[in-house]
Amino acid sequence: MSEQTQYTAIITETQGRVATITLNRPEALNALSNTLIAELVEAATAFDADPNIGAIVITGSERAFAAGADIKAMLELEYSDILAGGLTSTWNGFEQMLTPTIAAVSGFALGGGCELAMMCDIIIAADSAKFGQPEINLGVIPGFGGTQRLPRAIGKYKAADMILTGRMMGAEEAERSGLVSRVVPAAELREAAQQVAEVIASKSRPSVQAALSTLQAAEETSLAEGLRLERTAFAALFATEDQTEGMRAFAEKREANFKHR
Ligand code: DAK
Repeated sequence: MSEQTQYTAIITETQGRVATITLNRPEALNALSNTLIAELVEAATAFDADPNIGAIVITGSERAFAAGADIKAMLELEYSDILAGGLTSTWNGFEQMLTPTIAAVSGFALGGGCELAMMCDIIIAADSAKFGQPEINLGVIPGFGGTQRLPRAIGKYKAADMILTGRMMGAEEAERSGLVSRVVPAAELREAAQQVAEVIASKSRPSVQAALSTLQAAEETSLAEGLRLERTAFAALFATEDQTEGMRAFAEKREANFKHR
């Protein structure tokens, strides 16, 4: 395990081909300050560019994944301040990564915290996890994608219930509703996330990237367009060494030895 220390609001570590980013503002339940967001996006995009990293786990503390954007920092902001931040998402770099991200959620994932989890490709929840979009209680609405990703994940009626009432959803309801991939006992969360990340990181990088980009397209395009993209991506993988190796290994009844090319 190697830990890097150049950040103040996150901790980054790598173990083999898996990187972990831990949100680290315990005094504010990991509220997403501008510094935390900037560090998170910088660290994640650097890992994404590193061919030795095959999956990224994003996690918080036992008590909170993240309790949302930093309300105290937003208190004095006006309309013009938000506009000055630009209407292009701060998260653009993060959202366009082709290294799979796994949110390992324990405790509160509220507001921007729930939205961050939904920007990830897989969500593993501790049985203690609580998801919510409580912005309505503050006189605003979700602003990091919640009004768009939540209905895609759990459907219009559940999403409207969450966003209009601001109520929290426990891990069991979240799994039943399709918001999380798996629920595990809280004590096993880190290990479970690491294991899923290791499995993904052991696969051929080009096929993981092709799977992810076509999955991302499924959220945005028509079925016909998505199927065209899938066929093109499928055919392109036959230009990789790993496709030959993967199929040859199957025929020879042995483990594939992927070279990620
Ligand atoms: N921001 C700042 N500090 C927070 C915080 C937050 N979101 N959440 C908790 N804290 C702080 C508390 O103020 C408290 O600090 P001290 O008073 O000790 O100094 C400490 O963390 C512990 O919290 P509590 O004492 O409240 O702990 P409890 O167990 O009693 O309650 C709670 C836990 C999670 C239920 C409660 O803290 C809570 O309701 N927190 C707020 C949850 C929330 O409303 N989240 C949504 C935030 S709004 C944008 C796009 C999007 C956004 C912003 C901008 N742009 C495009 C510009 C996103 C907005 C949001 O996420």
